[in-house]
Amino acid sequence: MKIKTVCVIGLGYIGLPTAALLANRNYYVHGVDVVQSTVDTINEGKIHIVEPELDTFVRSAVNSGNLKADIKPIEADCFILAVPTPFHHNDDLHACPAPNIDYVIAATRSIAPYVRPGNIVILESTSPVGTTDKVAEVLAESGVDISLVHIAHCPERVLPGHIMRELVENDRIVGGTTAEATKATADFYRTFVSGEVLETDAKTAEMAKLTENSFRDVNIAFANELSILCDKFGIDVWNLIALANRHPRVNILQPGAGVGGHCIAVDPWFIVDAAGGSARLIETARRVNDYKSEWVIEKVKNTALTFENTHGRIPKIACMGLAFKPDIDDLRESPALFITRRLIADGTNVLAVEPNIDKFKEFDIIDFKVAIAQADIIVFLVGHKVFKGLRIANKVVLDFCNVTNN
Ligand code: SAJ
Repeated sequence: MKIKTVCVIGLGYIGLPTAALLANRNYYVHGVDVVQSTVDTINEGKIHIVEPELDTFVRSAVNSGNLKADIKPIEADCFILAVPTPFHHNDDLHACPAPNIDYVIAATRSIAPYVRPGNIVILESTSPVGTTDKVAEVLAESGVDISLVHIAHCPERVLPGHIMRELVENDRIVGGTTAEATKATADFYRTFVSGEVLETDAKTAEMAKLTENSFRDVNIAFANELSILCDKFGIDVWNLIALANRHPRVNILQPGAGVGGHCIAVDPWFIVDAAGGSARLIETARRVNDYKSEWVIEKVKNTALTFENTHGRIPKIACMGLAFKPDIDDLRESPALFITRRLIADGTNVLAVEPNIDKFKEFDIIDFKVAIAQADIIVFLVGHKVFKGLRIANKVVLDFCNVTNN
């Protein structure tokens, strides 16, 4: 069946770029979001998130008439679900956070009245193993004859900051609930992806995505553990890693203030939650990376105490960066934000800096040059480009992301 119309549910970091790309490839795209202001912004040809090139794609998609945003779905040949799959936050630090697929279920229910025989329904959200089957189950419960509909998982794999390029160039994994669904869905992706489209089943596709992000989490945990050890041993961890990486089969990642974002800091829990104690390495890595942020907080507080004892006054601390990684405005699961919030809550005198954000509801955002001038202790939490090569004299500097040496 030739696909002409696509309904994309969820116009966030994945849904909107996907919708805009498809609309620029001559599909008619009906984008759906539950937030009216998001719908209005997009219909004006504008965007509500920061992502290079996305504005150009959305503007041309809306101007061409191929992209329209709405708060309700319509009938279409293909439905793409691109809604968040967070976890339930848990106050018990020793417990494993449980996945929350409520948005996937709600999105599935919202399309059910519009799904017709021959349609393709694709789940792109990163999901616990078994979620695609759950989508099928919810459609069936809502009265859809799922024997006549193609249902598949095609996990998004794009890196924020490079989304428009990676949407086209990355290889994709497609796993259907039937072999026909896999084939129909893979053929659809082949119309706009220049990377290879690899076919498998739904569960393997779900697990592949969780595996990719867990692989990264485990490897970053190794680097973060090294950073704590090196601090104890009086060794420069960045230099150590650069030296070790000169071995032809060693490739250690970079330590930081912790691991953040809605993906790598979340997805490994989906495996741990389902593993019943068997995912020991993956769970430990998650905890090592979370612990790194606690360690940073302790380090900053101890430095502040030493300053106070030496100078007889409470120091001003500049927290440099709040985003979850360099050069973006995304604060989701951000270790830098977690650290800054905790330092403020614990009564330290913080000047919060985030050059990619103008305003924040919880506290003031200070210009980075002003903060550096006013602060006694400068804490680099995120390696933003604007922080590189800054010359800071006569201040205590704590650099957790190696931005001052670059
Ligand atoms: N980080 C480190 N050290 C490193 C690399 C990263 O501490 O050496 C930290 C970053 O500062 C950040 C976190 O890890 O806090 C995650 O950043 P990232 O750039 O590695 O990845 P994300 O979360 O932006 O995107 C990831 C990507 N997955 C992989 O690289 C396996 C992306 O391809 C996925 O599409 C995305 O997750 C997703 O949506 O799942």
